[in-house]
Amino acid sequence: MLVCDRLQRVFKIAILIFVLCMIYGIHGRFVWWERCYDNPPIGCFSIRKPYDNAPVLPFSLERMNIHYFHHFGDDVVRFKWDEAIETMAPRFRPDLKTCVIIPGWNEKLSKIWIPRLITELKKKESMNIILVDWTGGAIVIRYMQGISNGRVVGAMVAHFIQQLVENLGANLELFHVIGNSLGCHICGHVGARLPGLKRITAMDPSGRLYDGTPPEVRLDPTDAQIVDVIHTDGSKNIGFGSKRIMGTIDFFPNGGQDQPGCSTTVMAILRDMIFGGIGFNKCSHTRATVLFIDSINKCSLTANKCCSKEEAYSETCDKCVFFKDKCRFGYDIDYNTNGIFSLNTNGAPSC
Ligand SMILES: [Ca+2]
Repeated sequence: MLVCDRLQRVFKIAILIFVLCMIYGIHGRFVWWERCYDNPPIGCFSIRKPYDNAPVLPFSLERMNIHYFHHFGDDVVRFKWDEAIETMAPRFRPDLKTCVIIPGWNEKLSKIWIPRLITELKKKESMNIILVDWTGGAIVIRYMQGISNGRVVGAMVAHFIQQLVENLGANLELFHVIGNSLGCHICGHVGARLPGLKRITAMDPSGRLYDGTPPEVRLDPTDAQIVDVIHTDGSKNIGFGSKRIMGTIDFFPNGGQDQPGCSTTVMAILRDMIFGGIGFNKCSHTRATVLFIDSINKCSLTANKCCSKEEAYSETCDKCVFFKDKCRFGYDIDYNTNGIFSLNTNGAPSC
């Protein structure tokens, strides 16, 4: 009897799984472990290994509603992903540098660092600036959903840039993709699909659910010719960033963990939780944006090369006897440098 009952139960579960697979897989759109996108043909996104760090399916493109802003001088235009080439054709300058900005999880486009970065880039030189609006996929309660959506956003941005190359004469050597927090890993997905991409700047890449994952899941040094990473909130317990080496150049300002002027007391965290909502205690995490933006036109900061990441964490790189190399920090880094670097800065502003 017992064996019969068990067999019956197994049979019922098998039927249930079959019915679920039929429901989700009937149009070949997606099954429970992956979602596929045909238009544009960016492929399928599985939540099985190694992508089981965020085991939720990404949203549809309709729901994410990806748009782009193109800034050039005083001209700014917003367009949907499927209007990219017709909108960009009369405006895009393929002979100039193009900076692509990718915000992170739960970041609205009004977040203070975004307009500041655009303003400073415009001041620096004449260039195309493209801001990726993925708020339909980014403003979600579940961090895992943001990670999953971010992979699709990376593929979409890569597709967009590829269209610019094929139709408007863009050159990957002139592309600089800049991300913040989870947006840094989206930059990684962009670069992984665009061999030859010149540069990625990652402003405190997220560590949670990314630390310990293989390179295809996260930002890594092979995602662009130059991958410069600014670590400002790598503390293990309450940090939003990561201490992991992810770039060709990894900067650890002030040890890469707790930043000057950012309080880590329980009271400060509680205050930020009450007044800052889910963005609590992000002072050190957002410091990477302040440092990078300040480096564009205002601060000239120099970093010391470290022999190991442990030296960078403990800010003892000046004791390194073999490597006395120095490197400019931020926007104007030396493109021929690589390694681990440490620097000390003021609070905000950083100089
Ligand atoms: Ca990668």
